[in-house]
Amino acid sequence: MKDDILNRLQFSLGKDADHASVYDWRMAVSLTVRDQMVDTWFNSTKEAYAASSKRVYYLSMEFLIGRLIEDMISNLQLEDTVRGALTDLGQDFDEIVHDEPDAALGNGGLGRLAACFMDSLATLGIPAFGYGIRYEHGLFEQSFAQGQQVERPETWLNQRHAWEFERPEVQFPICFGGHVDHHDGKTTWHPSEKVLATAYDTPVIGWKNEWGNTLRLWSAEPVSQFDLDSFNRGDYLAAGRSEALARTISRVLYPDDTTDSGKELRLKQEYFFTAASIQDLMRRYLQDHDDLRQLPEHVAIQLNDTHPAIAGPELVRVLVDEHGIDMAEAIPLARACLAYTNHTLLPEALEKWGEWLLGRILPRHLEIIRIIEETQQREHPGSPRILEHGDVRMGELAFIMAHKVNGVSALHTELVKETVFADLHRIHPTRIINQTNGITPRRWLYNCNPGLRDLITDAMGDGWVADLEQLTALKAKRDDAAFMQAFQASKRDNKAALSNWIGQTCGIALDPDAMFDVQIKRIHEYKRQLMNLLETVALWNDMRDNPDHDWTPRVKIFGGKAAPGYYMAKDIIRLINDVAEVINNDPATKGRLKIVYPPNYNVTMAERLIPASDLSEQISTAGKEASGTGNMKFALNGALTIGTLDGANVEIREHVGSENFFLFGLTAAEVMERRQHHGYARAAIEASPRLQRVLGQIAEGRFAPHDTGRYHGVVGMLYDHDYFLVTCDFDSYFDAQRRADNAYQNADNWAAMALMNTASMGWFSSDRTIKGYARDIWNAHPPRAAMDRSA
Ligand code: OX2
Repeated sequence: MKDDILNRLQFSLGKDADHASVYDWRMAVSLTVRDQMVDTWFNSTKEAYAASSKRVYYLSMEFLIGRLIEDMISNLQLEDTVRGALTDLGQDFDEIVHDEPDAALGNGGLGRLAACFMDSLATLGIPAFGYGIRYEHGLFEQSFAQGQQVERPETWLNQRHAWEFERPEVQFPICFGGHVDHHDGKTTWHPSEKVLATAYDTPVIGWKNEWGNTLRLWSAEPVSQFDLDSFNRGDYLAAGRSEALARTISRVLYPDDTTDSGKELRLKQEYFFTAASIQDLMRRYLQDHDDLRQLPEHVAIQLNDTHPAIAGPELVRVLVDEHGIDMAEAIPLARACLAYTNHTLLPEALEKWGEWLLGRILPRHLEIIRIIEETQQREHPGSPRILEHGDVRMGELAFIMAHKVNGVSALHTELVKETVFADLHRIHPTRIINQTNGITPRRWLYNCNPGLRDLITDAMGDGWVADLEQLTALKAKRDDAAFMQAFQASKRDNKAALSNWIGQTCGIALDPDAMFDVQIKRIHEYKRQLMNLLETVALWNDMRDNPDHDWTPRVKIFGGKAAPGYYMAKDIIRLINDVAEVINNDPATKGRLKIVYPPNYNVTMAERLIPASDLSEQISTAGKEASGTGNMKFALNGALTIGTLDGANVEIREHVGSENFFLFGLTAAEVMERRQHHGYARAAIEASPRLQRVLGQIAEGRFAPHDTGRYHGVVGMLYDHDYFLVTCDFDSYFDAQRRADNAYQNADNWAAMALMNTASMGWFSSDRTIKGYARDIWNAHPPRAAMDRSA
């Protein structure tokens, strides 16, 4: 390992050990580790070809992979080797790990789920490709100026990405615009614009280096670097213009996770990566098959939300226009390959494209969508329409072109059946199924929490890493005093380490014995960070009123970004920071209450915060959070949840036991019912003196003394259109928090509850989720297992 690293340093980085920077060392280590994956990767490809396996193609606009170095090293079981080699070379392993930029090619849960799924597909040995976009700039970097969010472009590709292989030979033309010709029964699309999609491959190696798949990200390039005519005419700027235009397609990730912006560039991004992926998988299929009617036996395409829903019409177009298959046959054939995952019920997140816009950019696809629509209406008269009020509705398109549609938690799937797709569900009653989300235990316990990982492994071996339900054996350790002491100590160590980091980065001193109460996720009204903050102010009031009470010391930690155009979310960020400023400087609550909001929350920060948390805030308005996956990460790492009956919280509570979960709030049915009552928010505020007082303080400028009107908008919203029922759930939430306070006072009992959480979370491994998709949707199998069976 030492020699390999030094070789890489010398021959790939052109540096000698005496002059190498941390970056040079990191690249040398990464390239060395990458070398060791290549055999497994090649062999897996060969095996999949030899077995003529069905392949899974996971199409996702986002892959929120974060840093990869630790995943790669641990999946290859090289931790000790690399650490030892670096120590011998006089280098610091941790410094090198922390030098890797966090690849933020996603907004939040949807993109992180895709990354966890890639890890599980490889661990399970299922042949798969992840297909997405190689954004030059991932999610913006966040900082705070006087408490307000400031966005700056993210630049992960300023340095070479250590893990990818550029594939200049894997390149496909992607066309836009123009018109369509129908001649003698033959259809020709004459596009007006063309760019190239170039592949960049990152190997994804599963646990213990048994199997490797590929994450293939597409980058947009101009068809020719220069328009030679313009160049020769001396118009050098014009000569580069089409180049710049082409590259904008993969330039930047759209930073809104739920608001549909309806932007032309976004539609182009969606078609760009979808069309490239379809061409790539067709090429692969046609290498050793000639009958396109067998396509569904070899190809499973999973659409991660509606972003790649144009895959339906695109696959039909390729089958009909390029391979001469009848339209009537092509539509069911495409459907047999396609499946669609719904991740949200929020109306503003359901994608719609103006018919006019879609027809201008993808004229042939609009024709095909009309044919799909007619076919659906003929076969199922009265079916909900794809084309309505001048819009193309991508949810309906995805549903109609998929053989399976899945929700991401039990509750969410039932709501999908009852609400957004109620009419389509009546027509296709077996199409909607549930696949509750999961998280990869490799990143979200093994790598991010070495203390707990070692404790578990010492107790029961490392079988749990690829078979997480083995953790149930930990339940027996509840009465093992030495184990429980070590369990508590590992949490305490994580909290001390986090306190150090927060001291350094935010300049705020924390007491590691206080309860660390954490809410980290995108800032959105439905996730109700505002309710958490109002409860914090109410607690502060109570602490000041009753200074002699035996208060449980609390640290409230917030993390998350707001979409740049989401003004209410940005006001909430500012309010959190303003409140923090006042409370953190109040001598009356010193040592009892602190608020910290480290800027630029990302995957790497989550890996730091989650293992150091005691209380996990999962407090969305019931019926709004499709699943949540952060909730799973916390519980697995021994935090207790305070939460509503929303998304996967419901199933988490069933698994960990209601006695180990702080439940509060209205149910989804009660939420819908309450909204029917006129003036429900005012009524709730009037019934709660505690809430009234807090809102009064905010409204009169207690937290913005030089700009007392700053939060009139926020408070006014709560009085007049509190759509997410912050006011109605406030008292119940406050009570649940006090139950948590009391429970925390008994450290042994708290630890026992925390252990029950860790021990009960095995079912939430994304390995279980992927097995469900493979069985119920894809009918895909690991070729290795098939060979083992026949041997
Ligand atoms: C998210 C959902 O909001 C979240 O509840 C879920 O856990 C995650 O997807 C993964 O399924 N954008 N992000 C989501 O949905 C959309 C759209």
